[in-house]
Amino acid sequence: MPKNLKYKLATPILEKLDDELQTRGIGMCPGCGEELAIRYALRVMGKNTMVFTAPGCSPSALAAGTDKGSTLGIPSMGCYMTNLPPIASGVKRYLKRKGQDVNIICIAGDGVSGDVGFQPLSGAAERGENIIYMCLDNEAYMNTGIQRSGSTPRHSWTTTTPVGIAGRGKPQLPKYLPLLMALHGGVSYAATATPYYMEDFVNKLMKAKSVTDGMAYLHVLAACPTGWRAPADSFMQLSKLAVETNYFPIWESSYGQFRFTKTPKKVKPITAFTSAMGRFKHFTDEEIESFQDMVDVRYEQMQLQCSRHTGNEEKT
Ligand SMILES: Cc1ncc(C[n+]2csc(CCOP(=O)(O)OP(=O)(O)O)c2C)c(N)n1
Ligand code: SF4
Repeated sequence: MPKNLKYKLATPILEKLDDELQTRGIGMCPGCGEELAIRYALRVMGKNTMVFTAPGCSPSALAAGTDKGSTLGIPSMGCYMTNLPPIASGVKRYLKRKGQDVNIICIAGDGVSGDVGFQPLSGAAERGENIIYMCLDNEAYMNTGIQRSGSTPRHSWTTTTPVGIAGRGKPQLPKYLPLLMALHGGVSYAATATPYYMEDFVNKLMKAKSVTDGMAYLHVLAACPTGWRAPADSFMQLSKLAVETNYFPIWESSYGQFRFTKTPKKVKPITAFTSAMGRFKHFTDEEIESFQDMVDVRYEQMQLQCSRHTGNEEKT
């Protein structure tokens, strides 16, 4: 085997997975990051699970199906953008009262989680509703045509933040939703992840599943080749570069104790990430500098949170 090729045994991951729960073909774009995240999340949750979702790309893999029914082998329900956590919480409470211990997982995009449906999510988090909530962050409202969301990064092109004479992409700084969620008192476990670091992602799903006394919130960077204007086979590479440039820090918080679970050995400049996508191709040197500044500030915020618990993260 060539020296520069590293491989890892898949056993530590596979032994934690239940059977494949997707039953038919799904309606997502080729190379979609959401699809892989959903597939593995459900295999960790297992058959004793109910899925709740809201409008966006994820229902294409969950509730809507491509023929006459659901694509799933477990119960699922499509909610509105504005009532996903309350519905899921109500079902969890009802089942608990009946003595049934069922995993309840909500799966939705950043537009639902951080913008349109943020108030009910924040309310459920503050009350400590015992549900698992997984936000698939593709950094825009993709399903309706790549509109900007609160999570879209500064200067990024979207169809509502065009690049031309009048505009230079999104002018505002983004909302950092995973930290906002982790700081809710009723969130017992919060974590960020990408499917590139699958073992880390699977371990975090296991921890989320084991929470019995509050909300478990997972924030997954779901690379979107279509909306990010990148080749269909690039999502793994983009997920890796997002971590290697500190664009998407990988951490977890257990009852308010933060720690990084992955940190790059050598941090790459942000251009390694931005130059791989059409949504940033208009960047001037000044815009790159301003983008790098946004990344540095966010990383420093997380360093501050994690500073009491450093030393046991894995170098990537
Ligand atoms: C209250 C409300 N506003 C707008 C819509 C239209 N709508 C359907 S899907 C969607 C985009 C959802 O974006 P996001 O949550 O980021 O998920 P993604 O499509 O990116 O996976 C919108 C705006 C809606 N269904 N309900
Ligand atoms: S638009 Fe993006 S997130 Fe939606 S299905 Fe296509 S690749 Fe996936």
